[in-house]
Amino acid sequence: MLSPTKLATLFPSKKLGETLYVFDELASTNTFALEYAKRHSPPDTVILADKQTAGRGRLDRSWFSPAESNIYGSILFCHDRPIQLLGWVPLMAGVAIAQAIETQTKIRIHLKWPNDLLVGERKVGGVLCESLSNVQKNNYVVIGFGINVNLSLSEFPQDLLDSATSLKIQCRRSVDREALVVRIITSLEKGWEDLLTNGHQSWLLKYNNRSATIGQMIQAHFPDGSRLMGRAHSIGVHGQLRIIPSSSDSNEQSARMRDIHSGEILHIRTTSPQ
Ligand code: BT5
Repeated sequence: MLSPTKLATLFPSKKLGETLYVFDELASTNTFALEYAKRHSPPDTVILADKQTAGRGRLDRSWFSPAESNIYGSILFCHDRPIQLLGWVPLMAGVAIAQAIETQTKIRIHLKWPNDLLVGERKVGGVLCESLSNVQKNNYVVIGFGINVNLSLSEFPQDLLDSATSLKIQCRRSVDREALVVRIITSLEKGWEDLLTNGHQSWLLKYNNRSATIGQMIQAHFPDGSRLMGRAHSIGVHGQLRIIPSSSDSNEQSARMRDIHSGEILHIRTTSPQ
């Protein structure tokens, strides 16, 4: 179980540390956060659960969320103005969480666009950002994060065995969940304030430095079922992924750049895995 007492002693940030809810079990911390915002219009709030029974990924996918080993959390940031930078929140969140994990574990974390947290090519965590506007004149951003911390290989379901990992598997030792979640929350709080105050430029640099996607051949999957192959070129001013489509002629550069604002991409391996 996550220890609320230990969490309280570890919190350097009074602001978020004071509005922290810790549950043994929730369906989904993001769903709870959205409902809580609608009902109570609260200030910035953190919701953590030891286990989720209906953890959500993007595009209606599910998030494997067993008890006693991982981190499942959502931060509700309240803001009172329309935010032009909304497209940058998922990228900032990926970078801020990666920094927190790296500081604690010394494991290098890369980001698959927009914000899958990878160790090598395996997924160690995911981020789900959602927003709500006009709740008693407030707007909310919810940043939900799920991190595989102390799961052993034998505890993963069959369908994740080839693609997922945990920090314990990578470090070959258990990782202190409470200390890590406090680092993550503190890093996200700083990141959010910095993004609102100073804009996205420094986050673009930090994001590029840990992108596993830029420069890769990828396949993008669109909601209407269509697909696009191409090379991931860069991140645009709104946080979108810019792709040079592979054209039928041999000169890739002649194809027009395409922008993806949301959706799924696959990295196409051009070298064998290590
Ligand atoms: C994500 O979605 O990666 C975002 C996951 C966010 C989960 C957190 S937990 C706290 C908060 N409350 C919630 O309800 N959600 C957030 P997506 O990119 O759609 O990835 C989902 C896919 O990742 C699934 O279809 C699986 O293939 C894979 N997956 C599911 N659970 C996993 C796990 N524990 N570790 C690694 N991969 C997983």
